[in-house]
Amino acid sequence: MNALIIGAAGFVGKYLIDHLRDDRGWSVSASKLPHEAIDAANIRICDLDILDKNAIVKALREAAPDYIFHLAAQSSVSLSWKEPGLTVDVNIRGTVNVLDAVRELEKKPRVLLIGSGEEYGHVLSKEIPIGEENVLRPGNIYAATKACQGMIGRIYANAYGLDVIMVRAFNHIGPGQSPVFVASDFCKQVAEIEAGLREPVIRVGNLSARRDFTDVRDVVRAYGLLMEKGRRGELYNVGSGKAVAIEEILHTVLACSDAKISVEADASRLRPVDVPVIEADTRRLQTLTGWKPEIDLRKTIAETLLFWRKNIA
Ligand code: A2R
Repeated sequence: MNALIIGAAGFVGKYLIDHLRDDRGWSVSASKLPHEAIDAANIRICDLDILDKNAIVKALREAAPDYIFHLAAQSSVSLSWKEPGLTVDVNIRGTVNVLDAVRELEKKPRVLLIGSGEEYGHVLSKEIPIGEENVLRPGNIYAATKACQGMIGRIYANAYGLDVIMVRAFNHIGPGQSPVFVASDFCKQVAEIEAGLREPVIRVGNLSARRDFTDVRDVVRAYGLLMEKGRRGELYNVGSGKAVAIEEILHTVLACSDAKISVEADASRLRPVDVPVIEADTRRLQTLTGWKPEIDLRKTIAETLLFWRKNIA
């Protein structure tokens, strides 16, 4: 199989490249923005800005993929408050550009659009675990653009017969993730404390919020399976199906270190809109593909901490 990963220089892209090339033996093309770098052997790499539709058409003709994994996004919630226009452009117009470029091809590849558990927004306790047909109440600009992306994907599947499938991925974590995300942030702080670069105090936001965390390597395995087995125009939650309190993440990180660290609340780490529990109903994905998360939270945290120890050193 020929796979093209659009937006492959980000956190998920690296793991998806490894999975498709090494575990599945597929031939992989990967696109990145000109200022980005991808460190991977035995794949084809090209520059692509998804705001340029003609460039996408050209890239698709060259790569001739069977499958397109569309990861490119403005994926930061906090940046989406500061740059709503950019977020709308990249996440909505960019996706429309990708789908329109696919429409121009004679041999049309299957497209996987990556949405987010954030789309569900303010979830009521009676709605947990959250199924795919749950009402969407996005609480930030990023989430709203991803909800719109999913709606447009479904419309293109129904109206134009494009082979589009959609996922809503819940929190994914692992080595290499940006420290704007909570687990990576805690690991980075601990690694800095161990290296003597900061006082032995870890600063935290809301610890009681419970979120559905999955190792990024399990997430990309789900993407591969959905590409093979997903139904056209259908949407799938990807998550562990088990919410864990941020406090448990914190204790797991602290348990991986011998350093004596105290915990301090930091108002700047509190998100403007917080939802107490987010937990995915993943039966649709599991029934169709048999997928289950395999990597234990402790292993993910230990490896993320190791990543930061190496990077800080
Ligand atoms: O914003 P940058 O410079 O980090 O670049 C991101 C890239 N990207 C674009 N690629 C092509 N054309 C654009 N106009 C454009 N704008 C941004 O997409 C980054 O390299 C990549 C997305 O990777 P991350 O931000 O690291 O997201 P991650 O964690 O890999 O998530 C993959 C997908 C995204 O659609 C998320 O919204 C979703 O999974 O959760």
